[in-house]
Amino acid sequence: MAELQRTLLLVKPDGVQRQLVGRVLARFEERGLKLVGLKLVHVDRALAEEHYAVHRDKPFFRGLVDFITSGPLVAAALEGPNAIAIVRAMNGATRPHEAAPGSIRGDFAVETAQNLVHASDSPETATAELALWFRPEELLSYQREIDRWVLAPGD
Ligand code: FUP
Repeated sequence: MAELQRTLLLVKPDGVQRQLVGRVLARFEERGLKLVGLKLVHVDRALAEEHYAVHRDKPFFRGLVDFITSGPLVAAALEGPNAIAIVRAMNGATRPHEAAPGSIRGDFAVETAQNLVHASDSPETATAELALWFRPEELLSYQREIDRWVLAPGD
């Protein structure tokens, strides 16, 4: 029985503008991950700077915050066994020319600065990012009819 995890996925403003939200979310649904939170948000600089605080001293930080605040984005909370690693793998490498074909960045992106998606990279980051983007009551727990075909008994 694998560890059931929750993770944050963002379809960044380029994904919304390119009308890729449905296709991106469909990949995670098809994989078997469960949507437990979902919203369209136009974030302010304060939230963006907190989300990317780890990059505060990097030369690309200002451009990154400009980009992520440039238009609405979709924030999703995804749940499943090993969800953190699964979502990272499905997003693909940060630099799209290194992202494997079949990954979201490997199929839809060419620029690091416009690489469509973000996902939490560890259990600690997932907990912190989900708390940053969602209020507790916006994260739901529910059963799906398909769960017995997707999840191991007891998951
Ligand atoms: P990831 O976890 O794959 O989103 O990658 P990082 O946390 O390393 O980077 C976050 C974002 O910063 C990337 F999605 C794009 C931007 N970035 C740059 O613009 N240039 C860089 O050299 C590295 C990251």
